[in-house]
Amino acid sequence: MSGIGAPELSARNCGDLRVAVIAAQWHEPVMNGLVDGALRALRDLGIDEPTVLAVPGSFELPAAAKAMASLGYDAIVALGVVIRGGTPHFDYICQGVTQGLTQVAVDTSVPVAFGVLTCDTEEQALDRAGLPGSTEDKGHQAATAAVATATVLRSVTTAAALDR
Ligand code: RBF
Repeated sequence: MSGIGAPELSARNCGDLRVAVIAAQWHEPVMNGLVDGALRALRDLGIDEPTVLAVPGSFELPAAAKAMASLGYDAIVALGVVIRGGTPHFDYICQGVTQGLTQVAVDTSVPVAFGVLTCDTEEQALDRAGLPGSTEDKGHQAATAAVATATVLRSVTTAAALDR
């Protein structure tokens, strides 16, 4: 999938948001880039102390996201890397994590950013990991999207409450 067309997102007055970054541990060099990118984005937005937690693999991201949403976090950044192998396992993990994270966001109304790379090769993943030489920074994009969505949701719920 092409990353062309990504918007320049911004968010203001978001330093008080409680943000959780959940990171799978497979493919460590790529994950290091994704986590660093997410934390850099949050720092730039004034969110200096997000909660960062590690789960074993991408398949575990939805359960952890659900738990953090239930604890009252305002935005969740789910990060993982799944690389296609020679068996159908790739498809099952990708399907599980995608549907699981979507379900958490829809069920809880807490934005869950999808920062999971699903790639054919490790080279493709490294190119998207925000590392020196990468062309894209998907951890940064995911964190910015989570916070931007949380601020939009906060503004509409505040406006709805004032209308009452
Ligand atoms: N987890 C990942 O985050 N990325 C992977 O590329 C990945 N590949 C896997 C391949 C196989 C064959 C298996 C069995 C697991 C893999 N996992 C991967 C781990 C998975 O997300 C999960 O942690 C485990 O299946 C335990 O529930």
